[in-house]
Amino acid sequence: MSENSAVGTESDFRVVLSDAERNELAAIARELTQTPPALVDDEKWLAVAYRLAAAVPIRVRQELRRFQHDPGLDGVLLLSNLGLDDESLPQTPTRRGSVERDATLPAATQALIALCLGEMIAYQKEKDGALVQNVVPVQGQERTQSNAGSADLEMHVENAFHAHRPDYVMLMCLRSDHENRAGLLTGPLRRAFPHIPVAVREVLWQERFETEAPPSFVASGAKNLRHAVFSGASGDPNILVDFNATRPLDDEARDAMDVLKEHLAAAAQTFVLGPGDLAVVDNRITVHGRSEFVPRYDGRDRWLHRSFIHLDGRRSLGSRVGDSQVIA
Ligand SMILES: O=C(O)CCC(=O)C(=O)O
Ligand SMILES: [Fe+2]
Repeated sequence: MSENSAVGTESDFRVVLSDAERNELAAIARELTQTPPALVDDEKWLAVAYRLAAAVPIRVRQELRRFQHDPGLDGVLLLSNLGLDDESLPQTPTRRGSVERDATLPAATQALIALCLGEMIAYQKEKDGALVQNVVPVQGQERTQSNAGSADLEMHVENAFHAHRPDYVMLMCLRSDHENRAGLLTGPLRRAFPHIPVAVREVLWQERFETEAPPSFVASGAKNLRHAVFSGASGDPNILVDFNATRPLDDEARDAMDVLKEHLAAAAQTFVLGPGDLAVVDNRITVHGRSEFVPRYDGRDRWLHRSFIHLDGRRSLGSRVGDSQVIA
């Protein structure tokens, strides 16, 4: 994994598994791949996954626990050497909306880490409610502001319009792009905040913004939410913005959003994820995006697994489909 950091040199968000830890994790993940019915979204399989998550190498669990308690200035945790760089990986999917239902080794690994952090959740209207989704470039979608695109993807809070947006977004790399240039960008508000003028902050605390739901969610009756960009603690707020989907409702709000964007960009970090690298982004304080790359659609394109996590399963219970992890 390569990284260039505009601000600071701290690297306490980086956790590299030893080879022994990698093997220990792979052994549990392999057990999960053989657990019937070997389907990620199946409740019986998930019940075993919860149990096995407690056997994830202790240092990994300690780091995840530390991150839960304090996401640091960067709001990102990077795990490396998860051991997915094996030659048996199938071709990169090419379909739009592709998901991973089968309990493959990478999907099982992702689930184990996710369940150490909290509850895996998904949205019925997005990628069919799958708990492990594929982030892959799709032919014809190159310029779209979606994860099927390959142009620069604007920084965003994941599902910013949604009342039950994720607390964490997990992105794990199975395969990098051919030129190794697609970067996961993170924009940490905790680093940008001190540089934002007080007058601008005041505007961002007010409900002068609206965030559009994507078309698929609109069909389900989701309304645009009028909201403030900042909420919570005055010195360390949460952020709610999507630089593609959030609309300022007046000129002052527009200027404030521009200033915020500049400061997030100045604090931004770029992570070119390689196979076996996994990024956890704290979706409450750090926005994320992606830099451009050139897909070839030859079965060897960039391939990430994505999952969403809630810290508290009960908060969304009234909005979920039956007893499932899927939010309606
Ligand atoms: O492709 C990436 O690195 C990130 C894409 C993204 O924002 C997402 O899948 O939520
Ligand atoms: Fe995203």
